[in-house]
Amino acid sequence: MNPYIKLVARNLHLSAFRIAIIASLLIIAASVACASESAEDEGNFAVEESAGAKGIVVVEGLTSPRGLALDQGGNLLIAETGGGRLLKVTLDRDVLSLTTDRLPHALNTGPDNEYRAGPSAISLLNGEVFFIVGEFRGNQSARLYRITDEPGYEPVTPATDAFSPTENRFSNPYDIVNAPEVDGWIVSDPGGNSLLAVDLDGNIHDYVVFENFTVPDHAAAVEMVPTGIARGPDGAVYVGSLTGFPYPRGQAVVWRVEDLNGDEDAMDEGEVEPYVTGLTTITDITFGPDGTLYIAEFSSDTKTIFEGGDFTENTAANPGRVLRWNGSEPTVFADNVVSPTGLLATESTLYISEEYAGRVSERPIN
Ligand SMILES: [Ca+2]
Ligand SMILES: [Ca+2]
Ligand SMILES: [Ca+2]
Repeated sequence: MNPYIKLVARNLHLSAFRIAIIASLLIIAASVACASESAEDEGNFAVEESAGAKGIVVVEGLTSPRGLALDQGGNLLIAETGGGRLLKVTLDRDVLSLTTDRLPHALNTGPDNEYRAGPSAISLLNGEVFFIVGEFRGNQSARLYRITDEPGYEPVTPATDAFSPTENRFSNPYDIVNAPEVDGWIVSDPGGNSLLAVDLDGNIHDYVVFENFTVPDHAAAVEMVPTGIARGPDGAVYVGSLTGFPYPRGQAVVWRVEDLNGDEDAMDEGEVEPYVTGLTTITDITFGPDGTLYIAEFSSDTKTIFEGGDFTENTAANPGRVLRWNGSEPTVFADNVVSPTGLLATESTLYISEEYAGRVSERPIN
């Protein structure tokens, strides 16, 4: 994730406008997400014994690493969103860029727009590397791209219009999952509070539009802000919510999304259900090969981080954590993780992008 919060805030009027249009299509009862405990108790999950252990650095010195993937050779791919690169970390730990030219990225996010953002997520499909660019100035480059042979890159989706009624509207795409059920991909769009279906020809249509929700002691509605997306072991799609200002503790949810009636959207009854509740500012989720769900919470105090100042300092002072979920209660798998925004689990290892620390770290899974 990123300081796209500011972009989200700027788009508030847009979301409200959009929801007016979409309201008849879908109302997600966000009230189900309201937990019964008091706010002070929220998120006090059991902490695993090794949670405090320091991660092992895989790569450091990057500019905002985020999305992670493994290629067919087992190399780790990293979307360096602030650096405008897709990086490959070989098994020998050499770090290469997949393209000679930088990918679209722009000085467009964070306090006073002082932080760059661009490539956010990577997905491999049929041997090809696809990537999402979001948060790009003027959103003309907020698109899905593929890496070409040269090696270079080319867009898959058209230049989009965030104000379009329902078709071809990427606002601030963030994460992606392969989705044969829509003949392409499903993409999370925090700027539009939506999930979007993208087919192999690059046509985009709304898949889910999340409703705002309310919390006690805060007059304005809170946006859902869907972020990390992943395919579950049961075949359904799962997506975490960051939630918007004031980033209320315990109100973030991992949603389970499934198109039950086969009409290529998940806007029909029962198609979006809360799966894990009581969470806070989720930035990414991933499933391990054994079906365990890992959840990244951005910070212990996201509001303070976004109030301004230096992101690197703020995120280090208010670290996040990674939880794991086996079906009953979340437990804290890794504590003191700095602005985690990308997760990837293998049988033995959990990789974590610590975005504003500029590093990707790993921790053994036991
Ligand atoms: Ca992700
Ligand atoms: Ca449906
Ligand atoms: Ca439908």
